[in-house]
Parts: sequence; C-alpha cells; structure tokens
Amino acid sequence: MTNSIHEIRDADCIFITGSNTTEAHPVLSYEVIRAVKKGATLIVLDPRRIPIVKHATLHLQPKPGADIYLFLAMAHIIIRDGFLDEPFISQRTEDFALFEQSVKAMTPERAALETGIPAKQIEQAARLYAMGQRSFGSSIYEDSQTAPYRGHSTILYAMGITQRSNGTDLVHMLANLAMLGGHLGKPSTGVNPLRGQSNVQGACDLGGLPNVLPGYQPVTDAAKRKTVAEKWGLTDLPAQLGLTVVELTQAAETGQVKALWVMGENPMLSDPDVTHVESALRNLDFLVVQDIFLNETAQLAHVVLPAAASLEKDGSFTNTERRIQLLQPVVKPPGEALPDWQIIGAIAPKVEARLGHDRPDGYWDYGSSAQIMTEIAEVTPIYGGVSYERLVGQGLVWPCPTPDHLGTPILHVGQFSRGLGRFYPVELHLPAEQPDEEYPLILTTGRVLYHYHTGTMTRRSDGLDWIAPRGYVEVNPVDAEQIGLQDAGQVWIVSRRGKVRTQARVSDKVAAGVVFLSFHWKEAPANRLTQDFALDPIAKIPEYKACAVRLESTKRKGKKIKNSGAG
Ligand SMILES: Nc1nc2c(c(=O)[nH]1)N[C@H]1C(S)=C(S)[C@@H](COP(=O)(O)OP(=O)(O)OC[C@H]3O[C@@H](n4cnc5c(=O)[nH]c(N)nc54)[C@H](O)[C@@H]3O)O[C@H]1N2
Ligand SMILES: Nc1nc2c(c(=O)[nH]1)N[C@H]1C(S)=C(S)[C@@H](COP(=O)(O)OP(=O)(O)OC[C@H]3O[C@@H](n4cnc5c(=O)[nH]c(N)nc54)[C@H](O)[C@@H]3O)O[C@H]1N2
Ligand SMILES: [Mo]
Repeated sequence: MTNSIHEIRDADCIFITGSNTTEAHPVLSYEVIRAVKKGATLIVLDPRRIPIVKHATLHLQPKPGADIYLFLAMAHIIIRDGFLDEPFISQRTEDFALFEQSVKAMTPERAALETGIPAKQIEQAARLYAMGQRSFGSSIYEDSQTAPYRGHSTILYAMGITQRSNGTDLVHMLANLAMLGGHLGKPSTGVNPLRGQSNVQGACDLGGLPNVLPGYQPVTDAAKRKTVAEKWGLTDLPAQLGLTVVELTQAAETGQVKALWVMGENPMLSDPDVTHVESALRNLDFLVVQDIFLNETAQLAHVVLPAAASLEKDGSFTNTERRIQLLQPVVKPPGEALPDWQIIGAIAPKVEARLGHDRPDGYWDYGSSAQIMTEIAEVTPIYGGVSYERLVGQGLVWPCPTPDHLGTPILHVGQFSRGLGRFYPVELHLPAEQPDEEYPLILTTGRVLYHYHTGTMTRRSDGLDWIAPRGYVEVNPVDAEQIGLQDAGQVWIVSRRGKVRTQARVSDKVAAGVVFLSFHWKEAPANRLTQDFALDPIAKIPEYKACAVRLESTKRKGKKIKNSGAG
C-alpha cells in the first residue's frame, strides 16, 4: 500500500475495485465501514454483489474483464469535465498529453454500450472519486483556503485487478486515475493493493521473486548484484532472470526443470490448470515439499520436510501497509518439525559443497532469527535501519534506511520514487478466453470468508467445517433456468481443461452470464477449469479471474445444506 490502513477511516471517498474486502480483509474492511458511517462515499466496482456493496454509495457491476472500459471512461470524464487536479499534474507528473489522447475515444456512452452500465453512473463515479466528494459531514482535511474543496480519495484493490492477463496495465490505470485527482502522497489517499498472505509483502521485499535481490534491486544491475554478493561472501551472483511459478511448472513439464523444492505452497490445488501441474510434477526427477501438513503436493514428493507453523517460531511478518512486525512463538513445534530457516540452514551447506561454492566455515550457522534480520538490514536498503530491538512494540514501516529513521507510512510525499509520476496510456484488452456458443459463461474464482486457499489449514478446523463444509458455485437465476437447475441442486461446470461437480447457489449475486466458484474445495477444484496459457506479460500472473465455461445439469436436485457459508 502507498498509505496506511488506519488512514482509510478518514477518507472522504473510497473506491474499491477487485477486492472482496469484508471476506478477504475483514479487519481492514471495518476501516471502510467506519469512514462510510462518518459520511465518506464508497464506490464499489466489482462483477459480483459482494457484501461491502451494502455500504456503497454506488455499485458498478461489469462482467469480469469489462472493468477496463469503466476505468478508461472515468479518466475521459475527469479530463472532459475539469475534475483534474491541475497543479498536481503540472508540478508532479509527466506524459499527461499522451494519456489524454489515449482516453479520448472512450466516452461514457461507449463504455455504457459495452458494459450495460448507465453513463450517468460512470459520470457519478468519476466525479465522486476525482473530487473526493463526501455524502455528509465535513472532512478532517478541509482547508477553507482551497476552493472548490477537493477531498481525499483512496483506491483499494486486490486480485480482481491483478489476476488478469493485463493486470499490470490495470494497476497502471488505477495509478493514472489517482494522479488525475492528485490523490497520492497525502493522508487517506493512494493506490492501495491489499496484500494476501500474512507475509507476502515481506517475502517480496526480501527477494522472493525471480528478477530481484532483496529490496527490489534488479539482478541485472551489476553494481547492486556485486554489493550483495560481497556481503554474502561471494564474488558475484547469477544475472539471468529466474522463472515465475507458472513458467516453472511449464518448464517441469518439458523436462527443462528437473528438481523442485516447494516451501509453503500447494500448487496441486492453487496453480492454474492443475491437470497440467500434476503431469509436470510427476515429470520431475526430484520433488521436495517443506510444509506443516501433508498437502496434495506433498503426496507427490520424494522427500517431505516437516516445518514449524507460524505460532511455533519467531521471526517477522511485513504486512500490507509495509509494517514489519515481530512474531513470538506460543507453542513448541511437534515432533521433528523445525522453523523453515533452520531446515534451509541445515541443508544449504551440503548443497553448496556439492556445487563447489566456497564459503567461510559456519556461514549458514545463524544463532537466531534476530541475526538474520541483521543480515537483512545489511543487504536490503529499504530495511537498512531495521533491527529486532527497534521492532518491539509497533514495528517499523519501510522504507527505513538508517538506524535513526522513523519509517515511512506514506509513500510519494512531495516527490515520486522515480521523480515525476508518469502517466501510462493503457490499451483496451479483454480476457484471453471469451465466452462462445460451446462455453457461454464466464467463470470467475476467488475466496469465501470461512476458508483459506487450498484449505490445508482451515478445513482442519471443526468450527469452520461446521459453518462451511463444502463448496458451491454461484449461478444467476437466468442461467440456472436454461438447464433446469434449482437452488442447492448439483451441477457440472465444464471448461476446455476439465470438469468439476458441485452444488449450485442460485441468486443474483452474480450477473447473468457469470458464475463464481472458490478454489478452497479439493472435491471441486476450481483450478481444474482455469487456464495457464494467458499470463500478464510483465507480472506473469495467470488469469484466474476469467475463463469460459458451461454448466451441465446432473438431474439431481440435492438437499440444501444447513449452516453452509453465510458469507
Ligand atoms: N477468508 C480469506 N481471506 C483471504 C484469503 C483466503 O483464502 N480466505 N486469501 C488471502 C490472499 S493470499 C489474497 S491474495 C487476498 C485476495 O483478496 P481479494 O482479491 O479481495 O479476493 P478474491 O476473492 O480473489 O477476489 C477479489 C474480487 O475480485 C472480483 N473480480 C472478479 N473479476 C473481476 C474483474 O474482472 N474486475 C474487477 N474489478 N473485479 C473482479 C471478485 O468478484 C471479488 O470480489 O485475500 C487474502 N485473504
Ligand atoms: N482459481 C484460483 N486460484 C488461485 C487464486 C484465485 O483467486 N483463484 N489465488 C491465488 C493466490 S492470490 C494465492 S496467494 C495462491 C495461494 O496458493 P498456495 O499458497 O499454494 O495455497 P495455501 O493453501 O495457502 O498453501 C500454503 C501451504 O503452506 C503451508 N504452510 C503454512 N504455514 C507454513 C510455514 O510456516 N512453513 C511452511 N513450510 N509451510 C507452511 C500450508 O500447510 C499449505 O500447504 O493461490 C492462487 N490460486
Ligand atoms: Mo494471494
């Protein structure tokens, strides 16, 4: 996030798109609701009538993938109607003229024609967001010197934006909208991705990506690579880019990758097109899985390494607002399970010896996780001032480059990291697999409140299993009627990759032509249906949010399950 979580409560306008905030970020969603109760406007742009919609001033409901028309039209309107923050644009940005040209053709009328959403609503969304208009009450930021007053607007987004074959473009588009309204570098504004796992932010910060070293230093930058290598007792590090998750699986299938060490992931259920994933994993010469449970992927492994869970070890998590926080163990790990870093530390010297790396004796003998943080600070400029002593209490928000630096809760204050903020013209691009006669519906996948991903952890909980014991697909009554499907009846969902059977929930939560299935259920694995051929060209993320399917009746009515997922 560019800004902090608590700032959301003071925003004048909140624009949520591609985030099922109350189900996937329930704690943070209270900040949104709190702001709305104090008079903030809330715009939700989402193909489903998700629970946060009940607090919304405006809900725009395009089909999956059609949001691009609305974003472009909103920019068109902001420029056409003069809702721009002109001083911000002239002083802090570049390439505005190029961008203006790129949205000229996307009139609200054209976007309305393409999406079925009335032009008036798109105009309302553009004005509310750009001007930061409240529905009642006064802004805590109001300054009588500036007229007309421009409120503080914030954008919250998540996987509905990024899990797309044009995800990077869409994020650029949200940044373009924020720059048009001058909603960056001030409190309660920003472009705020709500990150997923407890420490996904930390994993990326520390180089858990195939193209960067710790602190987002490109592996292709020779000087930076050398500095890090020297701290690690080596003369240099590999300069070529690694493979991303989906590329790895594809490389395993062709035999280019021969061995894989999977730590804390369950690709047999979470990667796209799992039929492919299974044949790829079976094709490996050697598969190691390091996990806290014997998940579906571990069942294919040659070696399974038992890891300690988060409550059984110390360390740190970096959350979605870039806050680095200490983690304390509350129970001991069972059996032979060890913290991940100790497992790696025990195996790494043996691997290095076989590879012929020459490291000082005892190089991998970290005495504690605090000592690892000392090394992190040395090789990661944005964590340069971080130590365990300083993390006690509230933690620290990076960038925190030096031991006396207090952290940076708001990014881009006064200046962007690259200097001027650049407007990126974005092209119209729709999901790779479009519905046709044979597969007339769009499947979109995601989460429900009561379960976490592939269910390795949450489906072991009796309480959660009682509330949400099994999966279901959300179907609009119009599409259900086509095949004589009733609420709670069984149905096949069929894509070009495979088919799964599950229970139907017939309601207008999804629009006609759209079905929603979450990927928590191994009995009806959503990723048997998704495709892995269309990746975002930059982030290489698969298009989990849209593929073409059809429904087939099983002629079984089924019984409605009690207590099944009030979410
Ligand atoms: N309960 C629970 N919470 C979780 C998780 C969990 O498994 N369970 N997982 C965590 C993780 S790792 C992550 S990444 C986050 C994910 O958090 P979210 O991204 O909020 O969750 P999703 O359910 O993947 O879907 C996001 C929203 O995108 C919408 N959407 C679908 N297609 C489109 C589209 O074309 N355009 C737009 N604008 N929106 C679209 C969906 O309707 C949905 O409301 O959740 C985290 N929190
Ligand atoms: N169709 C579809 N597919 C999706 C998505 C979607 O929206 N739709 N979302 C995608 C997203 S955003 C995500 S983040 C992925 C998630 O996909 P995965 O990360 O593959 O799913 P999880 O079930 O969270 O798997 C985590 C594994 O880590 C283990 N684990 C937990 N704690 C520890 C630990 O401390 N150490 C070790 N070694 N292991 C541990 C758990 O037991 C579990 O087996 O799924 C992706 N797949
Ligand atoms: Mo995620």
